[in-house]
Amino acid sequence: MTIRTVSTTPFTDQKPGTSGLRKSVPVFQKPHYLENFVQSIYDTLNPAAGKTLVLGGDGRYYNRPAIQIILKMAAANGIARVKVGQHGILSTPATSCVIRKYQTDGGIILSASHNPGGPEGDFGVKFNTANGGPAPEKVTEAIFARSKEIDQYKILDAPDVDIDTLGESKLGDMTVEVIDSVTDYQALMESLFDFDRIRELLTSGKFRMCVDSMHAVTGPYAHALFEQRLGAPAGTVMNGTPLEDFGGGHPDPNLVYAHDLVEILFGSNAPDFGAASDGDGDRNMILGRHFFVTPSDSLAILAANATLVPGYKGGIAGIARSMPTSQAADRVAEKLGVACYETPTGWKFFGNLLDAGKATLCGEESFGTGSNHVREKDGLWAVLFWLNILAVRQQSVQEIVQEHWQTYGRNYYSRHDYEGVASDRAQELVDRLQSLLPTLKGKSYGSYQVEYSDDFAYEDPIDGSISRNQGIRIGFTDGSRIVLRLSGTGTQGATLRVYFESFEPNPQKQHQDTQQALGELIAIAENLAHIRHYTGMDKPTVIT
Ligand code: VG1
Ligand code: CO
Repeated sequence: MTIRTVSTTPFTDQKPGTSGLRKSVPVFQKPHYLENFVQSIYDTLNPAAGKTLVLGGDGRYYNRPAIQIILKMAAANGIARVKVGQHGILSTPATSCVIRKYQTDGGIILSASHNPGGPEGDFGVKFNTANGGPAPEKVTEAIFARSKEIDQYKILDAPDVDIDTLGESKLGDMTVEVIDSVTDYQALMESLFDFDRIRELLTSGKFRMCVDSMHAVTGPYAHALFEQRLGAPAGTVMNGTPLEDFGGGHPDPNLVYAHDLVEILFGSNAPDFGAASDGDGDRNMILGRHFFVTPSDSLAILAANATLVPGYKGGIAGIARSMPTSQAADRVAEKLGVACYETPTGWKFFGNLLDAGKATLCGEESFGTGSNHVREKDGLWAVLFWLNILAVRQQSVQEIVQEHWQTYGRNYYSRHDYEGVASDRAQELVDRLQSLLPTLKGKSYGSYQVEYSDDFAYEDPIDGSISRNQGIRIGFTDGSRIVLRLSGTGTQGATLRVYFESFEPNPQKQHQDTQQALGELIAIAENLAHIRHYTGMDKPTVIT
């Protein structure tokens, strides 16, 4: 077997976004495209020689060929060992778990998460560091810088590696270890949750649930956990076989894209509990019978009930949420007397807080919740957390949420996404709004008065690094907010995300329709940002 050094020229567009490098499959299939980016990762490992990495993906189209290329390049770069998920499958939280458990030097996750897959769909490559978390900005910037000057990569000329049989084999001098995708992750879940009690609930005959894996990576994990280990009847997990194109769907667990599950939970004879997860298994949507739990509320409720769960019975050190996530969690943190941190969008910003022991639970409004058990958000962890709470409290999902609102007040919350907007028009909208920001303070719009308006900047309390331009915030004197930002995960045009939040302490007024309760703020956003004009759309693509 010989190591081949291949001459290449840089691509200019390999800047990782909110969560790794995401492009369409045809872009990744261009000669040298994947190779350049992977070599840039290996070059920033400095040195790659002797390192151990974890490798796996969400099973989407191009997962298997990409794994072969990455393995052969790893061998050529002197990497000592790669732990690969069997069949190339590892969910994002399971990858984080394996990196941490075996103290490897990091890992590579092949996923474009909630973006559609297939030959014309999206693909993605994300590098995680030794703490198990997404590479922080200083690392992704180094990878990007390297990608702009790269002139060669190394690859081993060798036959494909068998990634379907568990066990070790050699690729040149490197050891390839094919690991079971589920075992380590399941063991971690068993160490955190009261499996006996959850099993009792699921086999009691009084509780029915439905888990939608959306033809994506969580299928094998959900079958193993809920049906095999916890005794739920076969069929509890739907769409549980990972498909390369996710069955043609959008593996995004929200009310629009997880419509199969939504129909069941809002239909007649609905089960008590429903959950869905995304392409790579780090997101979750939680439903009760005829009831939707917003992700922001979910974070707050997990925090308020954490001591009911064995893994968190000693209490939590703090909560961290992304800036656009509602302030429901802040109210819980205040009551518990723990800190609440507000970070930019993207899980990479939670890593330092978790490593420093400042936060135990983290969450994003985009259906992401997690804790210090790994360094990624974790969809099935959130489902187990809810099941553990339900098993202890013996109440319905709706009762638990409504009691929470009575105690803490309700943060009405919604996100409006405008997908596939022309990039220059989206940028014009943002530029114009940015120029207005200094003039807004003190102005009144209907019953709201602007208290502050800025472009969110974050100073990391651990390493002092500063991240600017993380989203436009317009805050009102009563605590309501409008937030606007452009997505960093899309691959076509721009996606504008507009977030709305208002607070309602009065239990009598906590049962309004969310869009109605936020109606005035929605109108103010249109008035200030001219969304219809710049997007050319008269309504959002997705409302969550
Ligand atoms: C979106 C979400 C963000 C999340 C990111 C990755 O980013 O808003 O909260 O961390 O996706 O999630 P953006 O830049 O498109 O708004 V995942 O599950 O796609 O890795
Ligand atoms: Co995801």
